[in-house]
Amino acid sequence: MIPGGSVTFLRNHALILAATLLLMVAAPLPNAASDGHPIFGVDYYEFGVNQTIAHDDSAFTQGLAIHEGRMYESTGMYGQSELREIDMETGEVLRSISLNESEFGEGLAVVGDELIQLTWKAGVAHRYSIETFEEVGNYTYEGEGWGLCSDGGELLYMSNGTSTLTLRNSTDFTVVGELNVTLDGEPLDRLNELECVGGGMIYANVWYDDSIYIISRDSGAVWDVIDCSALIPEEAEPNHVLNGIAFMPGHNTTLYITGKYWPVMYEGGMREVAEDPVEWQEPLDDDEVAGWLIFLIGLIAAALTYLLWGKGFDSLTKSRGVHNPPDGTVYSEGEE
Ligand SMILES: [Ca+2]
Repeated sequence: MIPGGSVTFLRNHALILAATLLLMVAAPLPNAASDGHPIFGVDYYEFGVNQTIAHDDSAFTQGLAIHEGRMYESTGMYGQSELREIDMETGEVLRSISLNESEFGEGLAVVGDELIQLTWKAGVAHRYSIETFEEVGNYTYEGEGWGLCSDGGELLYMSNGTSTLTLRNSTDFTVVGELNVTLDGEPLDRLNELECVGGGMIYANVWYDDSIYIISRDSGAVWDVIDCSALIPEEAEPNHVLNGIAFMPGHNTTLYITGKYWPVMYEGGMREVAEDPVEWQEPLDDDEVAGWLIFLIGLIAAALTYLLWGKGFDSLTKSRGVHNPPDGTVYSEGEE
């Protein structure tokens, strides 16, 4: 006869098994080290197009930014450089102002209610009222100005064609630091248009490159790469490269991208590299993931309860000639 203690033994093991399974399900996926850096190196993705939007093919795109549902673009080339507002659904130019002929428009960022536009080698960063496009002041800088993005707070990140980004105070444009950008430990040169994104990342174009590089603002290391080579328009000349990244604030998975003189702009996002093209779908947000996780844990807990304490446990012990509780078992005080 199996003593009553065996039931306790089985029950304890069932508890351990259940707890282990719950911990396995609830534990964060082990895809990042404790400092947040990926364990397995750089991951490569492709760009899934959600919608294709027209883009003025006379625009030598150098900067793209979205603020409060409106899109702004900076265009380059001497004599053609402009600051524009773009209709995000039709690609139509809603308003624009021209830069001085000696200025070549470059990176563009929103700071408060102003737009800041760089001018490549002219060393001037124009400050415009976002409402009126009137210039309300300017900053000056040393060296070349390529890309620019704002973290939405105190910092601006600025590229100059090298692998080093300059950090600037967003209220007075003074240099407050720099960030050396690396890909697999090597400097990533020719950084161009930038987009600061939630989660402490910067999305960057690289001149003469068909990919978007996702850079940690903490370390400067590239974590992920989005291959956009499939999106280059057939008619694009070699220097009409991918350039222009804008995110919908609050929707970090929604990305707008275009290129220099491209007739199209794409809205979509990064996706796993697929053998067969599939439509890009917006990933689940944190709340949805948490909801599914709670549902899954509940399902497993319910199944285990049924299996081990209910009919399943009963039949398990009965199959061994044991009733649950065993026949004749008398629970007395002190029995554990
Ligand atoms: Ca941008």
